[in-house]
Amino acid sequence: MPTIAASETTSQSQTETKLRHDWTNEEARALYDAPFNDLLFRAHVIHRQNFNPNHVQKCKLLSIKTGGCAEDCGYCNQSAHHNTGLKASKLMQVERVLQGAREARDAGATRYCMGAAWREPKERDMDTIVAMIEGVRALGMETCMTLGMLSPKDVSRLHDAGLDYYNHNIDTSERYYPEVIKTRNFKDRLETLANIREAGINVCSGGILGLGEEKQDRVDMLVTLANLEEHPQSVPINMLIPIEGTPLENAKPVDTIEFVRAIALARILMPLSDIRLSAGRSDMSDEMQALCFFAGANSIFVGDTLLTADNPDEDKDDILFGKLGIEPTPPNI
Ligand code: SAM
Ligand code: DTB
Ligand code: SF4
Repeated sequence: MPTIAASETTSQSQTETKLRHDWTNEEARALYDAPFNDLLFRAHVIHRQNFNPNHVQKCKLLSIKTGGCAEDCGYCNQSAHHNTGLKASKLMQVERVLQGAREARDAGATRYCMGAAWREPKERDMDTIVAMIEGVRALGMETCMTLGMLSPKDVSRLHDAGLDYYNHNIDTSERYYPEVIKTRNFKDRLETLANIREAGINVCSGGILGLGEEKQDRVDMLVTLANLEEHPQSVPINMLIPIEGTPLENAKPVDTIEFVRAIALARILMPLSDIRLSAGRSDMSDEMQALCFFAGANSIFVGDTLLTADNPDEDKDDILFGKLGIEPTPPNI
């Protein structure tokens, strides 16, 4: 096992964080494969240099348009290509979204993430989307949308509405992508990410572990994100929630230690980004989540539902925060 030199880990607390965009897949893999304690120590030092290690951001998700999606993502409950039994619904009304945002804010969430099961938004829906963004911002929350692919024109409307973040995951490595999704390709994803960045909207982009990928695919996915022109400001790392009726319903669960390694690598490669411990927390022990927070995760989704799938109850998370001495990150706007 390649070790990380002691001098490299101990000298970090004295050096300033340097942002790199030239990671090689080999050096990132060497970090991922390093002895666990070396990897975690290095990631934690970087985390402490840049964040309060006892703060974790609370984000709330809402599915504003559920199911019936034209894309065939092999993991997703909402694809029209799979028989998952999910009931599809139309785009929600603005007032219902704002009601949800108010409740989330009162329960301590600072970012409201609105997701739609679309390949891309339609022109006719844009006025409603803009009203949602303006309404949620007026409540004093950060706004995030995830609506599928965006043209430069869509992006500029979202920017003018004041959208803070756009979530668009690359999900896995370029090599493994066609094994999971056939209705679009990896380059489509990168193109939308470039459109978002060029418009000046903060990028939220990450992926999923447990799709049957190799270790190297996880590493390569993180290297792709770190080598973008700018690091995504938020990096959600999801653990697959296996959904009955999808091609990945029987995927082999990802090893816990491997998952923590990926979080640590994300923290090292993208020192200033929020690393979000995202889907799959209902199947994670307190100890696993604690290790993820130590390794550099500083954000979670709260509330008992993600978009369609289960998430731990707010009470359960509050108890975990209490045990670990973690406080919610204060609002940023
Ligand atoms: N339709 C939009 C898109 O795909 O960009 C936005 C919504 S989509 C549900 C957002 C992300 O949720 C996906 O990119 C994927 O990373 C994650 N996701 C979806 N289903 C999941 C599952 N069963 N387990 C874990 N993560 C999942
Ligand atoms: C992200 O990376 N994870 C969130 C958010 N971005 C949109 C979605 C998780 C979805 C989990 C499956 C579901 O709820 O259907
Ligand atoms: Fe559609 Fe997004 Fe689900 Fe893919 S992940 S099927 S694009 S909702």
